[in-house]
Amino acid sequence: MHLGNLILVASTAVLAVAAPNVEKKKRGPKKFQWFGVNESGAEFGNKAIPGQLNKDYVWPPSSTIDTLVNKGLNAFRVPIMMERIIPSKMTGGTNATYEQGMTTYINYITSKGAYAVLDPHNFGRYYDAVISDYAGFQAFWKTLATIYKDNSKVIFDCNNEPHDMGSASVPQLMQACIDGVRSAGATSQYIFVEGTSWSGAWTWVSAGNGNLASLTDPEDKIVYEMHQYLDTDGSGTSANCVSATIGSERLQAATAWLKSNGKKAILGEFAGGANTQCNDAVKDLLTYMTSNSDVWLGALWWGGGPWWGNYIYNMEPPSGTAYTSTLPLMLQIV
Ligand SMILES: *[C@@H]1O[C@H](CO)[C@@H](O)[C@H](O)[C@H]1NC(C)=O
Ligand SMILES: CC(=O)N[C@H]1CO[C@H](CO)[C@@H](O)[C@@H]1O
Repeated sequence: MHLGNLILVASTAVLAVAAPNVEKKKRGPKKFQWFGVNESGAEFGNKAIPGQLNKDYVWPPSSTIDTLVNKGLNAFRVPIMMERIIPSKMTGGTNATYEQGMTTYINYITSKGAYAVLDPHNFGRYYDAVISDYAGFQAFWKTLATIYKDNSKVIFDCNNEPHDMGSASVPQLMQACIDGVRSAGATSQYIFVEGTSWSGAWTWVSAGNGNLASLTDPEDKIVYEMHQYLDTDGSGTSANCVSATIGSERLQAATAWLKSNGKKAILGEFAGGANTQCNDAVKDLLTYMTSNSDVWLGALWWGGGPWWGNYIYNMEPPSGTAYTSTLPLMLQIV
């Protein structure tokens, strides 16, 4: 998503007391390879760099991972801030405090058998400047991937939602990420690549992301990550959905592109409000995706995390509106 006002949520940290978890049965998604949630917090406070832990940003609670894994979710996208993990310049070293929090959280997720999607949530920018130093970006990824090179349950998500930088530069950015990851010796992991125009599925082809088909990976583990919201402007800022079938409609052109190019994808962000029309739209979206599971490998809801408060898409247990109303419907489909 690209229109959120983080200041609103970041100031109201709430200590949630997790309900005792009585559910014992574990299962992964049946039709998808991955189904899960974005777990926000470590990218919050975008005016505060480096920022202070638990004031400007937070690592989400491990109890949420337990709860959601027990419900059958198996993938958690973890947005981080590039400037916090590698602060001086992209070719520089890591900040030990942020790295330690990140690694504790990432390792917790993967120790539960789930996948952790490491997502520099930077919109193709570093310190607000569009990244055009591809060698620097490759070095950034080599440093980051080195930390997790032996953990095959970590997925590297090159960069969140590039936009307004011209579609021509995005393949270079994504290829630099792939090359950086592999040069770290991280050879077992999937790599998620995103496209311009906020990686929107509905604009994937029209915005010019077709040029990403030529990306190469010696390990052949590239997955195209697209995002799709169901409100009028597709920005994920309204609790209303356009119609009960808007999801499948918005995915059609991208699905055709994936099939004709022999590529696989994940819907790395999606959401709809907690109301009847959106519930129907979310079911339609997931049903369409599972019936095209030759190209759609999974979906990740936006968003979870401890600081969302009464956010319209809040997936945080025990009382987030999406957790109570939308998740049970989705679990019947995936
Ligand atoms: C590292 O980041 C933390 C916040 O995560 C910050 O408090 C600290 O000042 C940073 N350290 C350096 C050396 O920049
Ligand atoms: C909330 C939203 O609309 N978009 C944002 C999603 O949240 C992350 C931070 O958690 C932002 O970076 C996105 O812009």
